[in-house]
Amino acid sequence: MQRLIPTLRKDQVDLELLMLIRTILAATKEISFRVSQGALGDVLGSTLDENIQGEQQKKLDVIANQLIKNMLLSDANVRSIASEEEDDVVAGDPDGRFIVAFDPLDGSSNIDINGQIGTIFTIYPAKPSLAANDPAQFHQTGRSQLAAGYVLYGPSTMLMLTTGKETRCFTLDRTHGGFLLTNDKVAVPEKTAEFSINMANSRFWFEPTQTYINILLEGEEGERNKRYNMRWNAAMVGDIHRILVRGGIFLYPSDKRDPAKPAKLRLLYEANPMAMLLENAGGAASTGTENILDLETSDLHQRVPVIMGSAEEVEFAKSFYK
Ligand code: AFP
Repeated sequence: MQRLIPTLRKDQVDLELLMLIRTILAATKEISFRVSQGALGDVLGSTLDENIQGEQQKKLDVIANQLIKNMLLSDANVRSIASEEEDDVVAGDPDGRFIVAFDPLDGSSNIDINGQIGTIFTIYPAKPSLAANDPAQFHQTGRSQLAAGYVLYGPSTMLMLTTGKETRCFTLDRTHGGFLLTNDKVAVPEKTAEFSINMANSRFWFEPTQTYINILLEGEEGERNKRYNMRWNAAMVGDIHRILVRGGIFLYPSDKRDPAKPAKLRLLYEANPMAMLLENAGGAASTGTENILDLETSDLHQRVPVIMGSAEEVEFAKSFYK
């Protein structure tokens, strides 16, 4: 089986970018080990601190963030770092060619129940004229991403990665500690009969979401003439992985719960990397009215409504958000 580095070399990925991807993955291998230790490794439970999102930090959020941040700061090609667990930009090497944003531990609410969790990352070119601690480094659209991926810590540890061409899937081989290529060209089925949304929020949804989801629930008696099933992992990395493997549609729409914060998911280190992986696998990613990848980030932790997955289903869903 082909290993990660020869695969990226065959794709003629820039050598320094390739080395940076390897740096990030070295940290995720350590996280994968710590996750597998569970209570034996004292990684379960929460700290007393809150992050900038107002969420109580889990021990593993802090451990994963520190591991990745330390690895990135040791790489002279990294100019700036943004993380879900860091309030502001972390300055790296002032001459670094790249900037990195990441969600160190997506699905934190699943940690203590041994559920699916993951690390989501994205790499952009640095803006040469800007300082390493300038948040405007990250004011770019998702189309500028040089590479995007996630590592899913589940029964096996899997990497989904794109460097601008195909989306590829790798599996961590624990015998020699390397990621091996297990799917050379991931292709999202165009159509689906499986949707993913937190139904508990349904009474707070705006009319377009209400209407669309009701049509799916009507199944074969409704406009779509087919019965839909539902899945919800409470970890975007798990839901998007399922969709990349067998199709589906994932929604986290805006809702009325908190007018100051109508959307939940973060554009920079959740929506953008997932949108790039999906689009390069033949899927689609929208806010309902705009392509996620066309949005320019204006704040490190800005939130966006998300509708992504099988292209034909996303097109149908968008027809309600006009
Ligand atoms: P955490 O990482 O804070 O658990 O949040 C996970 C997440 O950002 C995303 O991965 C899930 O899709 C979504 O939030 C789950 O939200 P609900 O708690 O509303 O189910």
